[in-house]
Amino acid sequence: MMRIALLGTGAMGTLFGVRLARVAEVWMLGTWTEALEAARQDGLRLMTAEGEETARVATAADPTEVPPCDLALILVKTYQTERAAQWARQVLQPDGIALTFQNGLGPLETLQEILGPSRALQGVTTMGTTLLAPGHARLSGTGSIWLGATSLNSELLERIADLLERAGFQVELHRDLQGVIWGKLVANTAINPITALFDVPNGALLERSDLWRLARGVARETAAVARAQDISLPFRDPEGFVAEVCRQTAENSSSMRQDLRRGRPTEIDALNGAVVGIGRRIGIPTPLNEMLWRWIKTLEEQRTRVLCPNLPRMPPPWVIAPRLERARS
Ligand code: KPL
Repeated sequence: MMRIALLGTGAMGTLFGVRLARVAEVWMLGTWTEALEAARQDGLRLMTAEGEETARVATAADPTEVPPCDLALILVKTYQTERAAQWARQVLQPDGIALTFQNGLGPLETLQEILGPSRALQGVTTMGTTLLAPGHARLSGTGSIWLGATSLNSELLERIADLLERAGFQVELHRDLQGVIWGKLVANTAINPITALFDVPNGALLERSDLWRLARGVARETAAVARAQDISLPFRDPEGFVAEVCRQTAENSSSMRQDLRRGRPTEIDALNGAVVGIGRRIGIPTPLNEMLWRWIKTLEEQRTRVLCPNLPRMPPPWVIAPRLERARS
């Protein structure tokens, strides 16, 4: 049986933990002690439309406690990627693979730097999950997993796709890694900051014409930055795709809304901030992305300063964008 390390104890960690425990030996590794304790005491719990599923997984707060794993799923926030990658290197077998499902630009490059280019893979998912309590999440809506294949890793990805399908996920393999990453970015840049600022669930963007006009404008801007770099998106119509994700996750609170409410740093720098940084460099205007980036930054700084004063800060997007490009070239 495959042994999998889950790096991340939040809503996505809980979703993947419960599903993968059906087909693999799962170790949840993280620093959030309440979540590890809840998993140890009651198991991980996932609420879905069909009812609640509970799964027993092994837990560890220190990578040295985890036996060698075949696969590490990276499910932490973007600003925690570096530590997660170091931990993945410690828990993986020498030929073990890390697969990130994180939002935004940057995590894959960090994993590739730390583990080597052939041992880091990228997936994205449009499934919406909400954390209800430590170790307890709700899957709010449907959605699938896209895995981005290159000619070097397609066989490996097929095996991972098979594992995820057996665990109950809907999986699609796409032959274009950057297209997969930017496809998800179109949805995240349009949905996450607006739902966080207006404190609404994802479905509200379809119900309120003022919010939808803004979301549609952001989706078009992000798609324009992708196309200007010759990245072919996995859909024709960016707004149609964003509308579809909002429909499928209508009841869900976006991860940025959940972060802001809990006074945690958001992923805005790796989402709208990264689009602004790249747009500036290649001469594509991104005024809506920039406005949302600045608003969220201001709110985030006010809230995290009060609630979580010691959390790390990311450099601004125009510092991150050139770094990303250097890593990619
Ligand atoms: O990825 C998401 C997020 O909230 O970060 C979506 C797909 C928008 C679901 O809420």
